Amino acid sequence: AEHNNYAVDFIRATREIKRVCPGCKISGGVSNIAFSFRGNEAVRRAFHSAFLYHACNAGMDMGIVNAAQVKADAYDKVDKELLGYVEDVLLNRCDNATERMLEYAATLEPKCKPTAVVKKGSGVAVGGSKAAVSSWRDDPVESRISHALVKGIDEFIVKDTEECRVSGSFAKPLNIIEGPLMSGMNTVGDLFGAGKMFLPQVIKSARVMKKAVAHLIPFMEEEKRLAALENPDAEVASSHAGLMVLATVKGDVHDIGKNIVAVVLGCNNFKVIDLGVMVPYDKILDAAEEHKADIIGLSGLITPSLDEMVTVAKKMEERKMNVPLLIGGATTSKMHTAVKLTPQYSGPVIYVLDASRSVPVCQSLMDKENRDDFV
Ligand code: B12
Repeated sequence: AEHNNYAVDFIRATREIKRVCPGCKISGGVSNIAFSFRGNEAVRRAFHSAFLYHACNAGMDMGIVNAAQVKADAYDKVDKELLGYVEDVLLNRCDNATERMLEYAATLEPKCKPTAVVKKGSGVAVGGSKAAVSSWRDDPVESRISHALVKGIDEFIVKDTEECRVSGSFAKPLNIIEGPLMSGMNTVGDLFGAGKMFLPQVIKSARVMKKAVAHLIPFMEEEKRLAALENPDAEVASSHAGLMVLATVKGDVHDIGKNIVAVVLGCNNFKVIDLGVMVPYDKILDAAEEHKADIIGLSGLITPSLDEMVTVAKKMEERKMNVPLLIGGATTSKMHTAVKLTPQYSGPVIYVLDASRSVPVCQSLMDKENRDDFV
């Protein structure tokens, strides 16, 4: 939501700069504004056209543009219905502008022009028509979950997640997260990577995923409570198994996986200090020292995070730390951990594939007798 006013701010700032310093020349990036609609020509080009129109009227002198398109897509030639949706987003004219834009965008032929909009034959919008809803609702539950994640539909996700939970097919709630939910998110990632989904749609998918995970958390906590009742070991119950400082590294906003790790470890008696996302290395290491962390956990999902993790490992070495470093998140790997991280840090560095595996790994690291064998 903090991005919603960026274009308006740019236009206002341009007008103000021109008023105060009329001799100034102003340039702006144009295509960035529509980057998340790459692949949907009409929408993308209409954004460029509308932005240029408003920004040039405010005084913008130069933009990096496709000159042929500027001429062909002149503002007054752009389809009026499309322009309405685009300007609602661009000028931040209403709260649900993004959702409405996404629904409308999904009805357009991806290759059509903004001046000659062509609707898809079926015209099924994101979220689906009534007929489409009833047909996907008849699919097996795992396909329904994947469909809901891909289309960003949150209406049935709690119901479907609950159906999985009570079905008897999943031994634990975590298996639902690491099974159908993660598999659906991987499909989202593949479609996004292939340019077939746009960033605002992935944000909707992430919301659906978070809703499903939120539904399962109380059941995971209940599991912990029942386990404690079955094994009323006073020492275990009153103290924690170990303390982890956990963070998504600087530059990276992905937090769904990290949050799951925090819940799963929390349910297994670990104390987790979750520093959130985009966390610089000094904040992570200061927190680890302050709380006398037993383990540091780093999450990262984009390629730049791999380098940021190298920095964290280097800084741990500089501080002469010996705390085990756990590495996780979709783009991390055993190979990257072994080749890039291990040489930087003389303490243990361990790659962990998923949240469930983080539990035995952390338990082994806390087990004084077997820790050295494990490392
Ligand atoms: C949802 C999502 C988003 C959401 C994130 C919302 C949120 N609050 O997290 C939004 C839309 C914001 C987003 C943004 C971007 N994303 Co994104 N995103 C995804 C997507 C589809 C799913 C990620 C996810 O939540 N998976 C589900 C969770 C449960 O899985 P997980 O994180 O891997 O976690 C599990 C394990 O890895 C492990 N784990 C995770 N962390 C840790 C930590 C420790 C210590 C341990 C032990 C274990 C562990 O446990 C978890 C549970 O088992 C992925 C695709 C994918 N296949 O992962 C792309 C993906 C990661 N994104 C990608 C990209 C490119 C971006 C953007 C750069 C796009 C853009 N142009 O702006 C931005 C990045 C912004 C930034 N600076 O970070 C690329 C990364 C490619 C790359 N190699 O760099 C991916 C792979 C998609 C793709 N195929 O292109 N994204």
